[in-house]
Amino acid sequence: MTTEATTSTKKAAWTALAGHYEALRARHLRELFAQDPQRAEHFSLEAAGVFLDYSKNRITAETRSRLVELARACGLRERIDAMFRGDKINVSENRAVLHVALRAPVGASIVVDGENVVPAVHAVLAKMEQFATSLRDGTWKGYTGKPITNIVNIGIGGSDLGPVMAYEALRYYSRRDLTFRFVSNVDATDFAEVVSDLDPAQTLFIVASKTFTTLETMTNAHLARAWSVGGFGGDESSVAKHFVAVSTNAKEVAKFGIDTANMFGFWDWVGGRYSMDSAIGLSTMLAIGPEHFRAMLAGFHEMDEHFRSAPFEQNLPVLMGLLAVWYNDFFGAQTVAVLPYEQYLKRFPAYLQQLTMESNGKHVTLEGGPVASDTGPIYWGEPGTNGQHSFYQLIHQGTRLIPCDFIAFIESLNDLGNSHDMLLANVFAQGEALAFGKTAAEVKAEGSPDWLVPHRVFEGNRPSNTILVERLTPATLGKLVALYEHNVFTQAAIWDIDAFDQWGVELGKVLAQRIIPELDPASTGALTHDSSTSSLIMRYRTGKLKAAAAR
Ligand code: G6Q
Repeated sequence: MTTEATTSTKKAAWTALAGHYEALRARHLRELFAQDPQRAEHFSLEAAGVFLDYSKNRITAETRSRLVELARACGLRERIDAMFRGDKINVSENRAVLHVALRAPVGASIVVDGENVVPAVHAVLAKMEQFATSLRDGTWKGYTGKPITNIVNIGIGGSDLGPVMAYEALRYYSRRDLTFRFVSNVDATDFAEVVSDLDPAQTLFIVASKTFTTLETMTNAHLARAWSVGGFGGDESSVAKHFVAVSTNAKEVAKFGIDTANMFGFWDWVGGRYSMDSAIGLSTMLAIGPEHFRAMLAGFHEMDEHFRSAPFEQNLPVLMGLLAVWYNDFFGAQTVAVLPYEQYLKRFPAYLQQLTMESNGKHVTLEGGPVASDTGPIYWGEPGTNGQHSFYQLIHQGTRLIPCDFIAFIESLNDLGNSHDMLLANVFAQGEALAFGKTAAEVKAEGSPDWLVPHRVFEGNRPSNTILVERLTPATLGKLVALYEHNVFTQAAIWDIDAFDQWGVELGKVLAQRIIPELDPASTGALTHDSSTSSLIMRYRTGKLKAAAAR
């Protein structure tokens, strides 16, 4: 509950930061580095094996203290404790938020509605491990007795992005004789292309859906069942060997025809976008094996413990969250670019888009009032160095301020030639160029004609974080994901918003359901939409008739 006292402390901390921003905004990183030869040391931190250099941010020690002061005034400490305690901090859905319980060690106790949930988490993990082992060693066979070699995960949003990202990120550790594919879009092309070269006798579908009612997933699951059963001459009893489910909804799973013995459960206190380490990660476990999956969970847990216990000034997710607020609300930056210099993390920015924007794209506070400042920045990105040859131009010389998170690893998993040195040279060079730029005098000294000088000037003073980790492992991935989860949590605490609901995706879903029957050319009911929507529907109906007549 926000009391009058906390409101005024918050206001005071915010006002102090606004004043501090005015004093600091014109200062250049060149100057800040020149003033403090130990700046890199003073603004970097290592925890849980993750090193963060945040010295190339437009901050001073005073900024850091004032931001931490804001975090305190916003009750971040109490909010962290409430999450880890299992309080129902997802207020608009009246739910606890306990992805941290998914990676809690066996002996831990986290109580929701009077029940310690940790044993149930480990029971599901054990069931997943048993299944993963039997599939990986060939004991689990398809309906005709052949081993399963293809695994297709059907899910969308939180039931897709985590599994896809984790599979790509940990491909190095995956079984190369197994094929993993992912279907998410309700566009049938997605399904058709994924199964086009697969043999039903060797293909297992994981239907991953928390609710087991999601339009896209259920549509694709039905396509998959028809395709699979079709491969066995229509024999429905094949479903038991070729379909498993990950869900909280046993009733719907059974209705679909999947034996609930082959269902892996989770709970309403796991949000979709926070679920890659729950049973939603079954495809990940099948790919990398139970041991690596456990290592990933341990990595998550290490970062959880750091977030829960480290003082804010030395807390990686807290500092990153506060920096995001600093740029979003004081500098007016609208986006954050996440730029992994690691090919295996190619889907990491896409994964983060859901985590960050579905969580913090909110316009009302926990109590339902309008927010006092801008919330959720737009997260985006692509792996380096590819991005350097495309959109980095705008980051370097455009008119917008785009804080960047660079992510790199000291060791390459594919150490060929001197590629890794070149990769790392580029990530270091980008941070340097963004921060320090190139002055007109420097450009001139290089012999540029006067007319060309302005084009070649880099003003610099463009902020970045550099995250440097030893090696991409399952544990590292867990740490990185947890780092961003808690970074998002920190931002939400400052803005006093519910980072765990997603009402914003509802309206479109409801309207689509209403439109589906209206697309039938034979439908006769009057269209009562706005003129634009109605005429688009009419045009589609007519087009469909024409296309059918031409066939
Ligand atoms: C995530 C969201 C959303 C959800 C999908 C899939 O936090 O809730 O992306 O994961 O809509 O939902 P189901 O798992 O219920 O199919």
